[in-house]
Amino acid sequence: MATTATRIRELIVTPIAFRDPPLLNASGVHEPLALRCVLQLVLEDGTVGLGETPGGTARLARLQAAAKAVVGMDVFQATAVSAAVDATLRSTEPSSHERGWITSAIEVACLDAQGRLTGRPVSDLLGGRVRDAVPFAAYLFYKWAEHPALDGDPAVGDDWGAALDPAGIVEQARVMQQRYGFRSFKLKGGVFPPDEEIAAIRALAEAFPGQPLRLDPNTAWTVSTSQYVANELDGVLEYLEDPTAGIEGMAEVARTAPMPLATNMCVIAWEHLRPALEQNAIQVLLTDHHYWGGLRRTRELAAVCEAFGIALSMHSNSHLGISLAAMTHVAATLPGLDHSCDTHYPWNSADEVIVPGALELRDGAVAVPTGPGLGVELDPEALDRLHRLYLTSGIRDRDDSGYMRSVRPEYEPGLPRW
Ligand code: GKR
Ligand code: MG
Repeated sequence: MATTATRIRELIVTPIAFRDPPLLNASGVHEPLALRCVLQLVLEDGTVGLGETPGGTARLARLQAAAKAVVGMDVFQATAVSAAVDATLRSTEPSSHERGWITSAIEVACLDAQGRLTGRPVSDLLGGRVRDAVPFAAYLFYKWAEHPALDGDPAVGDDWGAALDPAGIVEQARVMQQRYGFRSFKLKGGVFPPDEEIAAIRALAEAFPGQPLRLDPNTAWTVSTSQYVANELDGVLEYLEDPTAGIEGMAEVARTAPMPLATNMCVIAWEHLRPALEQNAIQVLLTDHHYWGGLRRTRELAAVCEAFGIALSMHSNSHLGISLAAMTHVAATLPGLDHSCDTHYPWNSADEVIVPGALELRDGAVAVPTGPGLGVELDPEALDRLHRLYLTSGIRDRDDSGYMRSVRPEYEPGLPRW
C-alpha cells in the first residue's frame, strides 16, 4: 500500500528548446533549436523526480495524457506505473517503440524520486554500479560554421567552426579530445559520397592510432554500397552502424562485412530482436533507455543481448543533463557494456536545465553521480527560460530535411542516397 507521502500528486511536463549547432546528417541539418520535454513528478510529500525525453507534438500530447494516468499511484510501484502509462497509450499508439519513450521518461522520474526518498543513487536502485565512471565516445559531425541568416534572423556561429572534409573532421576530433579527453570517436556519416567519408575515417585512424572508430550513415547506403565501404574499412572500424535500412538489408551486409554491424535503427523494439537474431543482422546493439521503456527495461535488454552474444553500446540524440545522468546511471550498472557510449552533450553545452557541476565529461568519461536519485538538481530559472524559448521559437517538431531545404532548396531528402 502506498503511504500518502509516496503517492504521485502531479506530473508536470514542460516542453523546452535549446541551442543546437548546424550538424549535418543523412536527413539534412540540425535546426538552430532542439526540442526536449522536462518531467517533474511531484509526490504528496513535495519530493520531485526528474525526467527528460525528446520533444515534438505527438510525444508531448502522449506525455500529457500519461501524466493524468499516474496521479495517485505509489512512486515505488514503478512497474505498475509503467503498465498504467502503457495501457493509457495503447488504444491510440500501436507502436511499442513509441509507447516506450513515454513509459521511460516517467520511469526515470519515478526512480529519481525513489532515490531522493531513500538517499540512494539511481544506480543503486538498479542493482549497483559495476564502474565508477562511464566512458563516452566523441561524436563527430560534418558541420557548417554557422546557422545561415534566414527570415531576417542573423547567422549564428559557434566555437567549433566548420568541418566539411577529412582535415576538418580530424581537427574537430582533436578539439573534442583536448576539451573532454575522449578516447574513441564516432563519425556521423551519410552526408558526403562514401569515398569522402572513407577518407575521413582513414584520416582519423592516422591521427589517432589504435583508438576505436565508428561510422554511422543512418541508412544512407544501399546494400552493395555498404558492402563496398565495409571492405574498404576492414581493420579500421570497431563497428559500422546502420549502413543500410532494415533487418534484411543489414543481414545481407553482415554476411560479408569484416567488422561487426551495429544499430539504433533496425532493432528499436522488443519484437525486432527475434528476426534480427535469426538473421544475424547485427552484432552490436545501441541501447537507449529513452525508447526501450526505461532504465530497468534497458537492463533486461542487456541480459537478452548477453544471452545471444550481442555486444552493447549506447545511442544518443541532442540532449541535456537529466538525460546524461540517466544514461550514466544505467550504463554504470551494465557489466556487458563493451563499447563507449554515444553522447551529443558537448554539442549542447550552450544551454542546460540542471544546476552546473554534477556531471562532467573528463578523460572521456562521466563519473557516476553518488548523491540521491539521478544526482542532479533542476535550475528553475533555466527551465523557465528554455520553455519561453520553446514558446517563442515556433518550432514544434524536429525537421532536419525541411531546414536543409530552406537553406538549399535543391536538397532532395530520401534514402538510400548512394
Ligand atoms: O543527431 O543527427 C543526429 C543523429 O543522426 C541522431 O539523430 C541519431 O539518432 O545519433 C543518432 C544515431 O546514432 O543514429
Ligand atoms: Mg546511429
